Amino acid sequence: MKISEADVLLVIDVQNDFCTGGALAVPGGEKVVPAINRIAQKFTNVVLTQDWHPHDHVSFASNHPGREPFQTLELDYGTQVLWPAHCVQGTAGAEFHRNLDVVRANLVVRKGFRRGIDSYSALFENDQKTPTGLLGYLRERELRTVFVAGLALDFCVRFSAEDARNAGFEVAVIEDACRGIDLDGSVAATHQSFRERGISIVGLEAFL
Ligand code: VGL
Ligand code: ZN
Repeated sequence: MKISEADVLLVIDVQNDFCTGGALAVPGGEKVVPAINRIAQKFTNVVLTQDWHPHDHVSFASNHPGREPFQTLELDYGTQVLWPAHCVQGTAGAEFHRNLDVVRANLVVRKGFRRGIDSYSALFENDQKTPTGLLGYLRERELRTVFVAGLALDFCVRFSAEDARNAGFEVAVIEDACRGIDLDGSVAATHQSFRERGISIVGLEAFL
């Protein structure tokens, strides 16, 4: 595949807390790192996201006495999964994986920093209204195709891909450069959603 100036690689949440030993470890999370580093070499435009929560964040089960991780809670913006506390601002768990090639990035978007609202997507917070600013960046830079990789396939990768597609971008998810959490069939639901929305799935070999 020939990567152009209008293509961007969007690397979602490759942070210690989503890797083995982390607070919200995605099985095999760190395995995406070498793949992403190789692919990133081909792109001029690389954007990283960083999940970046205050310690009292609404998505943490520990902030809801009597609730356990992976239960859900109805909030004014919809159903919220309660997660183990993760990616707390300024902690080691919130840092990018040490082997991730961050030098390639020309933008880092932090998300989930408002206490009362979670943000899976790199474009809009979970109320589907509050912008992160990334959409404006993509438009102003005249980027057209968004390649998405990272963690977790069925949460932040999924919502980022969907929002980019809804905003009119061509979107391709590089599946071998993603890993999923898989909560109640969420990986299957992700594949279904990608099919319905015309989000394509591409393999790593297309870039090598
Ligand atoms: C994520 C759950 C909570 C993700 C972030 O990066 O997919 N999932 N916060
Ligand atoms: Zn989070």
